[in-house]
Amino acid sequence: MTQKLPHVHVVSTGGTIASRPVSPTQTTGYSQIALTGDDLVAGIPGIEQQVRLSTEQIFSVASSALKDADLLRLSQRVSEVLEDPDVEGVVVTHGTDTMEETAFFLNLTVRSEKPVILTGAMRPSTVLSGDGPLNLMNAILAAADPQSRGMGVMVCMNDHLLAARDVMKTSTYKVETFRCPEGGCLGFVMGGMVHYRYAPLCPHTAHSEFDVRGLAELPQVEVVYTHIGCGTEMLRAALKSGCRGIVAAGTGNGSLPPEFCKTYREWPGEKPAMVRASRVPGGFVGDYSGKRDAENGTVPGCGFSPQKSRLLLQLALTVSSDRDYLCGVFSRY
Ligand code: DAS
Repeated sequence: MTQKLPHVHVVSTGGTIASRPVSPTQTTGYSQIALTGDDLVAGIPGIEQQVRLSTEQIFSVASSALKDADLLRLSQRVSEVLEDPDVEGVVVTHGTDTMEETAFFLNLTVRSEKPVILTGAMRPSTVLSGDGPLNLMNAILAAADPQSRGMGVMVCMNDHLLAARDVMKTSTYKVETFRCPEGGCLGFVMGGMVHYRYAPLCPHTAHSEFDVRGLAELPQVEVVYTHIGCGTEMLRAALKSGCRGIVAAGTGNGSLPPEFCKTYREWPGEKPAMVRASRVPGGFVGDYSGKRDAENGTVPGCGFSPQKSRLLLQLALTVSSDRDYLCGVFSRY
């Protein structure tokens, strides 16, 4: 009896992998999102001998255009697809610019042990050395592989399998742009074989406490960047905006200018929660004085980037705005 091939569902959202430049040497400046999920899988010779594929086009956008409502819709759709016992895993094709955010959001919200793998391309698929077709093939093979179950959401780019929690785009042009500065490269795909070396420990997917099924919107959370000479205008604008949370992108160990802390501390009335993250791409943000965050009412960001802190805070605020709860979420996830 012949063995049934694993079924992987490909959800396409747009991005460079789906663009069609005017010439084989145009690696920048293309804008058209022209290729569908069907076109992308048709570009992988022989894949149908290894995997049964189905596709759907949920969005056709550059990833910088995605909104919170799109994240919710994507997460709900991926969870729904994975409920089908015939589906082994899902691949999401996505622009690279915000891939780490979508991957992290899905990692915190998709209720399944089955693999969810995001992939994309730094170069359009039809230019010289386009990286899209191999990235997509590797992502599909990883999503079809039983070893990928329970590994959480991953990004598969440039042969690496990177944990959604830690992955970060680190270069605007290199094909090896996705990295995990503090660990999180779980494995790799080589010669069509999937190899894992590490597994994530922090809660994700089926073990996450966040439930977005039936949720129509996320709490508004703003990011305020700090720097030498930083005033309090942007912070005040955020405080007045009616948002439920603010992520301060601090310096070093999430350090914030004194005036900034004072403005937040003394802001009259009910104020949004504030997470203290860092502009630095690696490391950990903790309160080593043991009292600074308690005095200011801030939550230490524990090493998440400002953009990932924003998503985690949004999800945490769907449960509670209690500061102790928020501190616990940031240290656990
Ligand atoms: N910079 C593009 C990409 O690498 C566009 C995007 O993120 O959609 O996919």
